[in-house]
Amino acid sequence: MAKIGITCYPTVGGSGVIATELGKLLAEKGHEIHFIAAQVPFRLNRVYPNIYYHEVEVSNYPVFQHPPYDLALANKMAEVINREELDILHVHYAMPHAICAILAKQMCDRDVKIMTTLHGTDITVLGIDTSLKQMIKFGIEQSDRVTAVSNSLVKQTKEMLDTSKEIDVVYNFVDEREYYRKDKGSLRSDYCIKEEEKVLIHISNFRKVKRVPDVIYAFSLIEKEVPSKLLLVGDGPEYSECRQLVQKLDLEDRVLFLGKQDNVSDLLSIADLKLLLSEKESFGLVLLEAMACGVPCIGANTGGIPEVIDHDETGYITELGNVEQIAHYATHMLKDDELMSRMSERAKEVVRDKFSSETILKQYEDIYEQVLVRD
Ligand code: GMT
Repeated sequence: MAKIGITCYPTVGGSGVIATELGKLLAEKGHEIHFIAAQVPFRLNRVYPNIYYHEVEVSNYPVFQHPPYDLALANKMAEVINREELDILHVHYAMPHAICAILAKQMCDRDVKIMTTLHGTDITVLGIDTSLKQMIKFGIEQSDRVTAVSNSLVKQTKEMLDTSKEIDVVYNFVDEREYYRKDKGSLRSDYCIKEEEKVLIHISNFRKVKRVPDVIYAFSLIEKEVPSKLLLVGDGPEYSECRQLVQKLDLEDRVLFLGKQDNVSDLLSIADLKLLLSEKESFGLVLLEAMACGVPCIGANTGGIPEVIDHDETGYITELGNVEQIAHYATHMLKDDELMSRMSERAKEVVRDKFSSETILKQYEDIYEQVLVRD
């Protein structure tokens, strides 16, 4: 069994979710897990006997114009590596975590192995930024092992950073104990969804890259053909603009803004179709969560989305921004109950066969083993 440090962003997004769920699964298998982060990761919501949490404390000494979080993180990493005798430090998100890990390794007395998992925005957004590009490339090239969450992200990383570093693909996974289709009893009627109405759902952090207005425009066409409601789950910078658009399109009684929600699997359990129309998406963990709950998905033909949705099998892949095409596929499916239930079953099967937590955990454990025996 290994002693593994994990660093991730504790509050936001899929990268933190994957890092935390991975830590929990590894701990269940008997590994000793040490989270090193600015806050307790939000999915670490109870006591786990072999999981430890080490908080990064940042000095706010008045001379510092900006509190030096990255250096404090590197310092904490070095301290934990030495004291807890870590074998591996697995960081999620290159910037700044991979760079801090390399620095920590240089500061401490142990030959700890650094593994970096790329999640997307660290490459597709920050990698474009010339002030960070060299630093991200350095973090990746100096890591002992690098993984990315889709083939598309590997390709993009290599092209953008001009690196020949070997990068393995390890797809994301869901915790099947949480994500399955539940009997949600009165939830549909609690939201005043009528018996005959279909439920479409979109879940995101409402950043521009998620193109939530496309979801709303597509829905405005769909609801003309199929009695339906749209659940918009999440919050973020584009939230108000989306509310205004819904008002402008006179859809206020058909679109429900639910804000941030913790129990997303409950909402997915009353949904018939999930939409993710982002212009950048290295994987789209929310698609997998939906599929695990038997919800077919429509996704844009961008990034890793086509690696998650099988066109015509578990949903549809559409051209970015082509709302007519999105509406066409959605109405075609929603009008055909047999097709819907076939796609729903297939979605659950694909999650079981390709993205199960057992399969993905094994891939990470194999990589840990390889990196430890390499010397
Ligand atoms: O999508 C976001 O805005 C959050 C971001 C993150 O860093 O958590 O998500 C990225 O990592 C997820 C987990 O691997 C992926 O499922 C998302 O596709 C990826 N987001 C983007 O590439 C935009």
